[in-house]
Amino acid sequence: MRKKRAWIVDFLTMEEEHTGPFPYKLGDLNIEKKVIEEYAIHGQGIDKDPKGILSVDRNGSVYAHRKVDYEEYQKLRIYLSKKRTVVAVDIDILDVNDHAPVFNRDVYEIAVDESTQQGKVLFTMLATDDDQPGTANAQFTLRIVSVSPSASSADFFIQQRKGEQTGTISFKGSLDYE
Ligand SMILES: [Ca+2]
Ligand SMILES: [Ca+2]
Ligand SMILES: [Ca+2]
Repeated sequence: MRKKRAWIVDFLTMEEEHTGPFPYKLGDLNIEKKVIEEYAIHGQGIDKDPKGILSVDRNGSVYAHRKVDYEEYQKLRIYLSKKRTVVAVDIDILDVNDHAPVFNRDVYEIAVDESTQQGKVLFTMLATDDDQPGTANAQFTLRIVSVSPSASSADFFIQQRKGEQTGTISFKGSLDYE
């Protein structure tokens, strides 16, 4: 049997990691009362994973019963069906900043000649943040916190283009092996 495509007739939003108190109301469906009363309501967040997050009452009010994780589910799609008629409602999950950026390595160990010219890129570091890509929640600024031993002849700096995950380390001055 050909799988019928359901019309998306409405959508609501839900913030991830919401701490309640539960249940709380997400909103009202803007759907004919007759449909809400006569159609079976099922789908993600109800009887499909992640189960038990949502409920819809007979007035078309949608409630949240548990928190949801944006990094796992960006959208929950619920269906209202009666015989062969199916309509869908999307619950768009809104990201919050619940992940800190992490470097791809704990220690970067590199060797450079003391004759290395200033301004040369010594290495590139990478960090990633699991929140929604392209938003402020996933952006971070790399900076040098300290240099040890405190260099007398070389001044290290990091360059990172806005919104990028990588930073390059270089120095001004000169390196001295001794
Ligand atoms: Ca999360
Ligand atoms: Ca983040
Ligand atoms: Ca997040």
